[in-house]
Amino acid sequence: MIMKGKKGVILGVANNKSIAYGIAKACADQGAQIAFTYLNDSLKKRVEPIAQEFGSADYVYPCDVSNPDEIKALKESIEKDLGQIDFIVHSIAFAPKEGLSGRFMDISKEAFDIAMDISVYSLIEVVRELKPLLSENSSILTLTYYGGAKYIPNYNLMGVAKAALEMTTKYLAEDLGKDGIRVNAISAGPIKTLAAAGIGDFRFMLKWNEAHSPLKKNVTIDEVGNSGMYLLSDLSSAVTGEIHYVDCGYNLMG
Ligand code: 0WD
Repeated sequence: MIMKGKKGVILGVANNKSIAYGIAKACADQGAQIAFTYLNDSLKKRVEPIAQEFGSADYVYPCDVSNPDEIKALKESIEKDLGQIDFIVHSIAFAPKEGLSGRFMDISKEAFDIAMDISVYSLIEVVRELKPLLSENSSILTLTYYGGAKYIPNYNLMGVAKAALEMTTKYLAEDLGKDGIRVNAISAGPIKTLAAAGIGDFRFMLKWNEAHSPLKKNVTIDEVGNSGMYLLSDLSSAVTGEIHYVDCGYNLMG
């Protein structure tokens, strides 16, 4: 029961295929109390039963991170219902479809701004708003992908967003270290989720990674969940500002 006595909020569960679901499961299995957020009413119906599964039926809140008022309201609700928390998981990304295939130079400023706002700035804003609730020894985790470090076909705009997210993780780690708060990212290998469905030729990416990773397989959300739990727990108390690859070793081949 590594997470016993720890409370936290997980943003980015869309369904039970989401990476955030794998992280929630690993943390709940180890005794954590988790609050969940949902993007909109159609996802609310999916997230509520998931929260129930983890004993969190009373801790489910709306939060579209592109709306600052919803982030502020989330803080108020968590403060009222849970009080102090020990971890935050940011498992959110979005880019308009035009940014995930075709020619990179054709990306519009509008699409660029949306991707950076939802996939990058939201981490800073969520952390700033929830900071008063964070205990000393808290841990923050976000999700990135290798396409933020190296060229990956079709990842295009999201690659630029992930590069920015990785540096945001490091600058936040430095900024919050003095408060005893750690900030890390997991760079997960490709996994078939709702978000992944938007990326051009994703099935090829899965096959390619399976064939070329040292472990000759694709990673699962349970495996990312276990690594996430480690980064959120006191087991990783000296780890911050890290981009931790959970990708069956694929990144060493590139
Ligand atoms: O191969 C993959 N699936 C990988 C995903 C490999 C490496 C990293 N990642 C990252 C993603 O880029 C993302 O940051 O992991 C994170 C989670 O993605 P996921 O689990 O693959 O995808 P999904 O289950 O779709 O969850 C992402 C969710 C959204 O789902 P949809 O499909 O509805 O976009 O992010 C949420 C939403 O629930 N989301 C938002 N939440 C609040 N406010 C917003 C928003 N504005 N936009 C999207």
